Amino acid sequence: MGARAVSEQPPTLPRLHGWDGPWVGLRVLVTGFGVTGFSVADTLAELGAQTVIVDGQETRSRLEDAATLSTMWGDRLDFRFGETHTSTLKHFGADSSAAETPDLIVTSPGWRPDSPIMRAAAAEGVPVWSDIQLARRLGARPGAKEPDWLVLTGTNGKTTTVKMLEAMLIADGRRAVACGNIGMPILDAVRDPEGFDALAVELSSFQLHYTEPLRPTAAAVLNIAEDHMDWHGGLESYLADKAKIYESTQVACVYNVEDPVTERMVAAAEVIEGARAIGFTTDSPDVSMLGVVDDILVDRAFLDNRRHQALELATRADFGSLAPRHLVANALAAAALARAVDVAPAAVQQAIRSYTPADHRIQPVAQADDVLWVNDTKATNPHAAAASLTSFTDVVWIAGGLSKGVDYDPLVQEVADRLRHVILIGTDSAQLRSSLERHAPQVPVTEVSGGDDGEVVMRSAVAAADRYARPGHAVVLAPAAASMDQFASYITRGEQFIAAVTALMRDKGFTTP
Ligand code: UMA
Repeated sequence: MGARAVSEQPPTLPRLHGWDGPWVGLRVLVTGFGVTGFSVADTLAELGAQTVIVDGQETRSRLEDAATLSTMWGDRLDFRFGETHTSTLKHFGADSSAAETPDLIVTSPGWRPDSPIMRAAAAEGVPVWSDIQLARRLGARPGAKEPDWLVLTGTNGKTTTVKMLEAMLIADGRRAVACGNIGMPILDAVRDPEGFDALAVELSSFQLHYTEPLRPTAAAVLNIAEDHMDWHGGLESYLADKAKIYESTQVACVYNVEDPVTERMVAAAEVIEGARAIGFTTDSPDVSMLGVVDDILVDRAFLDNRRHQALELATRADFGSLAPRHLVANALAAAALARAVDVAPAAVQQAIRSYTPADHRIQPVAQADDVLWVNDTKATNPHAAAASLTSFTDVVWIAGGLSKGVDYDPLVQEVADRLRHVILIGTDSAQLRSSLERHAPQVPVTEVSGGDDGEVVMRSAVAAADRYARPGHAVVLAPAAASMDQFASYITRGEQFIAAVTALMRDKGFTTP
């Protein structure tokens, strides 16, 4: 790798905008070579930057990916795998005994601020960007139209919402794609040769941490619950990172009326003049909100006569036979972002109609006698279980299994006031039971026997849940534990739940979707 002439000053960061910015020769350290790192390295090589990529792990797939990029870009890219390389910033210059720091770091989201390299960057004043920031700085390829950036974050429901948003935009005839934390790196979207009319961008708190204001067309925070505290070092910094999404928004800051923290974030944000605060609620909406009136999803935000009128977007029936509250909220958030760029109501409705929930993750299975049955077998730990349990206000919770030694106390404390009954499965759910005794003593617990025969266990659990569930309740299988003591896998556990619920519905004379 060539050395920079001493007289040559590093290009200033503010000038790093657009594809023709002063990228050539810029010394960039890319931290992480997973999904994000691959797209970042490929982009920087195309821009002509001098790029070193470090990753703590030297796996076969990383070596193969490095070989692929090296074939294309030659010595523009320098890969360094193994932990000796991830603790130092000094990877540049011809003299390895006096190696120098980079001009810029572009990091993958998984790198914690307290990792050695991020600490060193902070100490030495080396700027750290996410791939999202790099994408925003680059903008559309020369000649392509700049897409609308519709960005969202939140603790739960991001992926569902961003997929719905993508579907609404496409139904409206836009060229759009869901990208970011959902899995497609944003740089792949930005570099698409045809370009897009709109990007539906899912952002994690990690990505936001390393990102400056994004100037999105519209931005939303879906909800906030404690998450990733270890990474952020506390709730305050987690909230601060999430709140960054609203900064410099151009048209609409979308908040959750039922989660006042999100509204406070909007109130505190510096936005572009004219940008509006738009609420979404699963109740009747005020002016400048989207909400639900008599089973109809309505828009009282994006129409001229919003003081006196509401625009019909869709009905609960458009979700199919099941329209749980969290899903309606996600759809309203997606609709608010879509309406901010004038997506037609008919396109919103079409996208909701074509939405199918992913299997095994907060998957509605049946609704009968005003009881909703939900399969979240994928919740194999307390953190994942909290996401589904907090989506419902009155819950009959089917839980238990292999606990993997986790601490159930925080989860039980968080959800205690929502629990109406707990049905315990698992060959040994003593830890969960004792946590319930300590932190939710008022909640009745029924233990289901059945040994290691998962089918029998699940049938008994569903029968017990049916005995205790009352109208308005949700019966939620969210075990907060692994499945292998009684089932072949968490998938089998979910399938047997679905089978048992389906059989119960048949016996009661109901049909399931
Ligand atoms: N690495 C180190 N040292 C570290 C940390 C990581 O060497 O201290 C290396 C790892 O060996 C690995 C690479 O860095 O090779 C991984 O980077 P990464 O963990 O940031 O993961 P990526 O493969 O780049 O995927 C990331 C997101 N992952 C995380 O945020 C943890 C993906 O979200 C995202 O889809 C992808 O970028 C594209 O944007 C996943 C996720 O779990 C689905 N997200 C979390 C969530 O949704 O809760 C935030």
